[in-house]
Amino acid sequence: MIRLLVTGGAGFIGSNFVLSILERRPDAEVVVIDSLTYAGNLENLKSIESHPRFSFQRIDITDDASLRRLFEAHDFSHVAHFAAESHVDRSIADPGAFIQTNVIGTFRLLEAALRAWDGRLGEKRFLHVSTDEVFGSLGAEGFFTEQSPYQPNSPYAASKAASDHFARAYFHTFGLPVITSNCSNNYGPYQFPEKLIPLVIVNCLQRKSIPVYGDGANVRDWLFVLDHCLALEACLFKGQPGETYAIGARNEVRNIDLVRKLCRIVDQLAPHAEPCENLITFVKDRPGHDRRYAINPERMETELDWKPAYSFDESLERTVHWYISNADWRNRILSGDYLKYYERQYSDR
Ligand code: NAD
Ligand code: TDX
Repeated sequence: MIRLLVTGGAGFIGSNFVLSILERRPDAEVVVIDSLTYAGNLENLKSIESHPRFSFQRIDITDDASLRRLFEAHDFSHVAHFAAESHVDRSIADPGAFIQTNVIGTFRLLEAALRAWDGRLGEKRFLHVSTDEVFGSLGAEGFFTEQSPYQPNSPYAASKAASDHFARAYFHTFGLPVITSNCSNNYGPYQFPEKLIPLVIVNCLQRKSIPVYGDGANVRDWLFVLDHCLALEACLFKGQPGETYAIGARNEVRNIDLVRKLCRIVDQLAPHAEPCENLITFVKDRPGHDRRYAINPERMETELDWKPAYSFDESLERTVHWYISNADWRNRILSGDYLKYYERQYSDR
């Protein structure tokens, strides 16, 4: 039996991962912990709330005593660590929470695992989920690989870079079996509408202006979230402790081209008299805005036998369709009502 702890499982990628693992691995028991920040939404896990192999606890990963009790109560075999502050713009406005969760929280989790797994490290695995933003910005040429130097440019990227360094140090110094993944930009269902793709879709549906930073020529390498989940499953169960894996779909797109494409999809799926493109507004650039991200995922392909299974055009359309069909989810996020779900769901438990 696999006894898996997932941190940040009420967020975008974490919830997709939990849904995917429960379906794909009948031998896995999953405990999700999440502090339910603005980005954590238990409605993302509603379809499995009564699943016999799933449970949830509201725990902050910076809370050492709670982590200690958690690891004493469950003999976890695997940890998949997603919990983080994840939005670059928020890290520019207020970096403090990023240091707390991404750096100190990751440190506390590494400590808790090391303490609980003392003497039995061989059979355990700790997957640290990170980002390609730790490598900084590329020019017109080249790709990020596992060998790329760390050059974080935003407070978010700096905090993730620091957490990667602690994860690495816990492997090298203490032998904690840590595997680190560095993935490119994800998109798909359940993504909080502060990130580019859901923000564009929601603004199109609400007929609000679509803010494109700077000249719109920044490039991101987009990966469908379910492909990321399959890649993480491969890292967790087949990856080498102490190694890092760069994950991406060789799918570079300029922001403005992506925004226009999304506008066309919304025009088709939810037609309106005026085309969505008319909503596009170029706005002041993000400070320190990285120009281009692009991953060379050769190691994932050759060593872990992973490659993306989903096509970009189909998955983008599927994502737009999901946001259109899940108006309740969308509206509860926009009104802030989703934050009350925990109280409604757990008040009598
Ligand atoms: P998200 O913001 O949607 O979710 C983060 C989750 O962590 C939320 O549920 C939140 O409540 C929880 N959380 C935050 N602080 C916590 C704390 N102190 N204790 C417990 N839980 C806490 O983020 P996401 O997009 O799903 O990203 C998940 C992970 O993947 C992050 O580590 C991020 O750096 C990484 N990543 C994201 C992307 C992307 O494109 N979104 C790409 C590569 C890597
Ligand atoms: O309103 C916007 N207008 C705009 O032009 C927003 C929110 C973004 N952008 C641009 C900035 C980026 O070039 O779109 C691009 C994507 O922006 P985000 O969705 O904020 O993502 P990014 O900054 O690239 O970081 C993301 O990918 C790596 C995630 O937020 C991180 O959590 C992940 O680690």
